[in-house]
Amino acid sequence: RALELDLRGALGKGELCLHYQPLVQIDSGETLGYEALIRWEHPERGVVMPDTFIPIAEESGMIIPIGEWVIRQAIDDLTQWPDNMTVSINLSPVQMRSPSLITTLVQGLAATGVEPKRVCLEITENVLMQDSDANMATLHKLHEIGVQIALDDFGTGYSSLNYLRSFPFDKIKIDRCFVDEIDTREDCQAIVRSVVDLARSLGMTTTAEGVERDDQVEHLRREGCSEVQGYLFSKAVPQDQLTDLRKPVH
Ligand code: G
Ligand code: G
Ligand code: MN
Ligand code: NA
Repeated sequence: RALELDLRGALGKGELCLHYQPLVQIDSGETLGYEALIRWEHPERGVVMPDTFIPIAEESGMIIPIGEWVIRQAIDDLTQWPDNMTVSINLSPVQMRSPSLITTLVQGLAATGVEPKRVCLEITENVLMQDSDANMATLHKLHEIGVQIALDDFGTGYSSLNYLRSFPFDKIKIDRCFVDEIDTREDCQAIVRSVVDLARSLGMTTTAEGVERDDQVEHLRREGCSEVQGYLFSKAVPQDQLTDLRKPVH
C-alpha cells in the first residue's frame, strides 16, 4: 500500500527512468537497437525493479499514464540514436485496452518524425488470451501504424502455437528458460530449433533472451536464431552509458 501511494507521485517527481539493453545481430555482432526497461528510483528504497511495481501499476490503473510516459520517452531517446536503430517497448495487457494507446503512439511518432518501423512493441501471450477480439483489433491498428510487434517471453504461456496463427507478429522473443541450458541440454536445443523454424516459415524473426555465455551463442547460431540479447552483451543501462551510439564512420 505504501508503495502504491509513492508510485502515484513517482511520475510527476521524475523518479521513473528507462534503462536500455542491446539487441544484437547474431552474425555481425552489431547492435540493432535497444529494449527499454523501466526503473523506479525511489527516494528511500533505492532502485525498485518493474517486477515489483508494474503489477501495482496495473492493478491501480497507473500503468496507463506510466505506459504513455514510457512510449514518449523511448521514442524521444530513439531520436538520439543512429537512424538504423530500433527501440523495443514492453506493453502491459492493461494498456492494450486503453483508447489512448494509439493516440500516444501516433503523436509520439509525429512529434519526432521517427519512422514507425523503428519502434517495436513487445506483448506477451496473455494479451491474446484476455478479451481476445478487442485486443486483436488493437494489434491490427498498431500494425497499420507501421510499428513492429514482437511476441515476448514466448513459450511460457499456454496455447502458444494457436496464437501464432491469429496475428502476423514480426518477431518472436524466445524466453530465457529455453536459452539458459541450450549449451548443455538437447531438449532445449530441440525446442529452440522448432521455434526458429516455425518463426521462419511464418515470416517472423527470432530473438533469444537471457544470453549469458558464448557457448549459448554458438548453439543459437547453429539453430538459426537471428538476434540475441542478454548479460553477455550488456545488462540494461541508462541511455548515457550506451556505448554503441557512436555514429557509423563513413
Ligand atoms: O529488467 P527487468 O527486471 O527490467 O524487467 C522485468 C519485467 O518487467 C520484464 O517482464 C519486462 O517486460 C517488464 N517491464 C520492463 N519495463 C517495462 C515497461 O516499461 N512496461 C511494462 N509494462 N513492463 C515492463
Ligand atoms: O519479460 P522481458 O523479456 O521483457 O524481461 C526482460 C528481463 O530479463 C529483465 O528483467 C532483464 O533485466 C532480464 N534479463 C535480461 N538479460 C538477462 C540475462 O542475460 N540473464 C537474466 N537472468 N536475466 C536477463
Ligand atoms: Mn521484453
Ligand atoms: Na521476454
